[in-house]
Parts: sequence; structure tokens; C-alpha cells
Amino acid sequence: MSAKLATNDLEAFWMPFTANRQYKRAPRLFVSAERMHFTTDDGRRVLDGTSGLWCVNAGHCRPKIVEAIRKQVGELDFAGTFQMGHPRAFECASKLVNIAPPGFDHVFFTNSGSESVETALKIALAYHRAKGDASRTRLIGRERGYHGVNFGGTSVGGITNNRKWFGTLVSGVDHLRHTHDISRNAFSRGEPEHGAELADDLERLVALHDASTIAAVIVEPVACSAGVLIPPKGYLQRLAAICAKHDILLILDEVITAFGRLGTPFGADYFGVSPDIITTAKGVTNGAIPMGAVLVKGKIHDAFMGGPEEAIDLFHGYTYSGHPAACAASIATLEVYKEEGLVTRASELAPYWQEAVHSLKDLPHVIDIRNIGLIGAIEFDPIPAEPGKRAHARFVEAFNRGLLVRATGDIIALSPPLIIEKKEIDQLVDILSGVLKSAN
Ligand code: PXG
Ligand code: PLP
Repeated sequence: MSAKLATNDLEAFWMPFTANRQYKRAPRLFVSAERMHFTTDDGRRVLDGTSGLWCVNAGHCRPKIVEAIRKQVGELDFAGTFQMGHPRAFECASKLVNIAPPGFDHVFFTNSGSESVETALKIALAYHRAKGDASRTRLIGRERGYHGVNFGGTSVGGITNNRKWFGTLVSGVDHLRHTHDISRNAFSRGEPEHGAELADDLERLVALHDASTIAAVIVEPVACSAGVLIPPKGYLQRLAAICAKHDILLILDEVITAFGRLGTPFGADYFGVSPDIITTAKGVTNGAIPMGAVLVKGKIHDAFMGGPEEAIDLFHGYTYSGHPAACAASIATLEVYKEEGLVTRASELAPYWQEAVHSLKDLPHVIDIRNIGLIGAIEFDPIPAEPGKRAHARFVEAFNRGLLVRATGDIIALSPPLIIEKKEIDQLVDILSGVLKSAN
């Protein structure tokens, strides 16, 4: 175990989405991990209640994945995929297509969720143009949506702090209303009863802009980053129907919901909606190597194949699209998911998980608890004029007591690895209950 780092050694790394000065005064460091637990630099075990950052679905340092990466890097460290190829990329894409919802038969590789979103938005625009419908240029996101941090994703995203610093962003973007309504849906179990009609907000934007100008709508099946906003019953189906009616592409951003988080392979499977494009990342490699993947239906892919055979069909790609190490990690990850039934395991655990998280209902300052699949969220009434402070204090206290949770605004989000056992769910809720009782 390494000795605790001196504080001044922390200076150079400008940490993402972090209060850097506060963090560096009292750093929290992990030095190793195995299955459900991290180990801190001072040797404490911390139960991972967040799958890292929603990515380590099969638990940490799974030998099969680690070995696949080691072997691949020793054999073929890098080979590009622009006018060249290597077998792992084709194998990985085929494997992804096999677990994807029906009709998703092509994969474009990226290195993150943010890049998957940029890729999907660009494919949507280029698809309409390739079909001779170049006036469809508008992109529609949703309030409180999170689609990563690049310009396109920031623009269609709907989290004010993520947007307001960065100028006018991409033009021609509009937003649907968000679906979070505690006044009607507090303490919902699974999908909330009220709010399917909020999907009709798309008709408002169609009336305003005209459908002939709109390329695509992008939403998360469950808006996780903004605090686990679960779609009301019937909402996504209604949104999909309105998109189809107006020939607007529907992009489901499944960076978190793909690979079993809801108890089905994809969120599209869970909600029974069939989008045109699906964005993924995170769980595609179990978090072990950065990777993202955009899945598209045949009609999207084929629209690009009409030109001369020697012409490049899509002018887009990353140096590391389909990186050998990432593909090897993903192939091994998909095998682990399959061998252990992990993409459906959350559906078996969901009832137990639901009871466990809702048992925290009567603790101080709790104004809502919600759950779906193996996701939970606890919302607190904010300290007046100090938004976010209440959840942050609980996040720090939970870490001190051996549990990693994620704080966003005044919400604590929970998303443990899909290998979690019932006794570990009990332990997680027990630690959290102690935290909620003790904190102000
Ligand atoms: N889309 C969605 C729906 C996401 O959840 C991204 C895109 C961007 O992915 P990358 O790989 O570029 O970060 C995400 C990422 C949190 C948290 O605690 C959520 C994300 C990332 C980091 C923290 O809620 N989601
Ligand atoms: N910037 C420069 C100067 C580059 O040469 C490249 C790639 O060749 C990029 C950015 C894009 O990098 P990546 O393909 O890793 O996204």
C-alpha cells in the first residue's frame, strides 16, 4: 500500500467536475479495487454503491477482462481503423449487435459517452442530408438532460451549470420540458404514475419550428446524472410515437442504461421503445478501458451507402475508434455479462432493492426516494441558499463510513455493480441510514 500522498503533490491534476480546492485540503484516494469494494490509500475498504461512475457493472478488476487487456496490448497495441482494420474491432461490433435490440445492426466506435453523443448527433444530421432532406437541422434535447460535455452534448443537455459558462453553444437546438414532478410523484416505486402527457411537449416544438426543420430528439431513458429522473409511465412510448409521426429520429442516450442497469440488456428493451440510434459507453468495457459505441439501425447506415463505392461514406471518426485494447476489454466484458447473467440480474434484485432504498423514507430531510432497476435516488430538501451542500455532506460522511455514493445537487444517486448480493444491499442501506440519521 502506498503512503498517503503529500497534499502539494495533488496540485497539478485539475480534476473534472470537482471542487478542487476543497478536495485537495481533504483528499479521498482509492488505490485498488476488487469486485464490490475499493481500498483507500489508508487501507480502508469502501463498498462501491455507484459502480465507479455508473460503469463497473460486473464489479472491479474481473480477471477475465484484465487478462484480455493484458494479452491484447502485448500482441497488438494499436492499429488504426481508418481504411485499415484489425480483427478485434469487427468481433466486438458483431458481439454488440448480438445483444442490441432488434434492428440495431451497425456499430460506430468512440472513446466515451460524450463522443458517442457527438457522433450520434452528426450521424442524425448527415442521415437527413444523405436522404435529400438537408433542411432537417434542428436538434431537440430535454431540460435536465445530460449528454456529456462536448459542444453538441452540452447544447442538447439541460443542466444549467453545465451550459451557462460556455457561450451560445451549438445553434438550432431546443429543449423539451423535463419530467421530474415530486408534487405528483414523490416516493414512486419504478415508473411514476403521472406525466406521460409531457411527451406532447414535442408537438409544441414541432408547431413552433415545423417538423421539416427537426433532425432528431435525444433523451436518456432514465436521466441519471441530473439526479435519477425516471420517465412517467407511457412517456417514452408517447415520445417515440410523436417522433415517428414526424419522421424525427429518436436517439436514446443509453450511456448509463445499456448493459443491464435496468434489468434488461438496454433501456430500449425495458421500456419497449425502438429508437433509431442508441449511444453507449461506460459498461461496454466494464469501465476498465475507455470506450463508447453508437448503435444504428440498418435504415440509418444504409442511407450512407448510396454514393460511389470508393467514396468515404461518413466523414467522422476518432484515432482510437475501435482501439484494440478497448475492443478486447469489451469482448471479455460481454462474455462475463453473459456467463453470469448480469444484463438481466437487476430484474431479479429490483424488488429487494426497491424495499431496501424505500426503507430510508422517514429519515431527516428526505423529500423523495425513487428507484428503477438497480438504480436508486434519495432527494433532500436543500439548505436555504446553499444548494447541494446537504447531499455533499452525506456523500463525504458515507465515504468516511465505508460507502461510495454519488451526490448531484441535493440528491444522492445509488447504482451498485450488478453482482451485488442481498447482504451487501442490506449493508449499503445500513451505512446510509446511519449517515442520514447523523448528518444535519
Ligand atoms: N450521456 C449520458 C446519458 C451520460 O450519463 C455521458 C453521456 C457522457 O459520457 P462520458 O463517458 O463522456 O462521461 C454520460 C456520462 C454522475 C456521472 O455521477 C454521470 C456521467 C459521467 C460522470 C458522472 O451522474 N454520465
Ligand atoms: N487535434 C489534432 C491536431 C489531431 O491531429 C487530431 C487527430 O489526428 C485530433 C485533434 C483528434 O484526435 P482524436 O482522433 O484522438 O479525437
